[in-house]
Amino acid sequence: MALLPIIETPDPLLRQISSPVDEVTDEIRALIADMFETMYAAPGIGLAAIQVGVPKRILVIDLQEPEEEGGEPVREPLVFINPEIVEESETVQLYSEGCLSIPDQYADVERPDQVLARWLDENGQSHEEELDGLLAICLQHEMDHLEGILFIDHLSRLKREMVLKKLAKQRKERTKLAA
Ligand code: K1U
Ligand code: ZN
Repeated sequence: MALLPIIETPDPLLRQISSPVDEVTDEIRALIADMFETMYAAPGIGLAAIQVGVPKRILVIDLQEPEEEGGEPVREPLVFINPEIVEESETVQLYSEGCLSIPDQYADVERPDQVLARWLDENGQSHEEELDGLLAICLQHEMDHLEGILFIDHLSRLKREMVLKKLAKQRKERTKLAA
């Protein structure tokens, strides 16, 4: 397994549309293992292949929610290959989203709160399930990456510029500290 570098905005690769996976091979499974290692190390709760420079329709998600208050997070790794949203609710939920490609910046994004999704798993098995809560949010965020969309694209121009300004400031401070 390997830790992969995560691409950050404004890298144009993040705007690329990812291609479907034709066959779930051992090479794809090795990439998925590397994506999980990279996501857990970041740490994050999701990762799209394009964020590690691979324009394929592959996502990994693990919400790592504690089993009980104060307990150790229980790992529940989920793999989504060629995911599709079949139906979405008209009702929406607001969640303060982050993105490993826009480090340490968070902003409220509104998305449908329930989705009927279809996807393949790492064994090429097909699934169709209704998802809600944080899993629905995270899946929609990661599926946006497959279309070259970032969560900041859902914000007003003013809010987006504020996030990008804060990111630039943070990068400047980190460069200064490293010098
Ligand atoms: O970059 C990504 O796509 C991953 C992103 C996923 C996401 C977060 C919040 C809402 C929607 C999608 C992240 O994981 S950002 C980091 C984060 O949220 C987190 C990190 C550690 C513990 C818990 C959350
Ligand atoms: Zn993201």
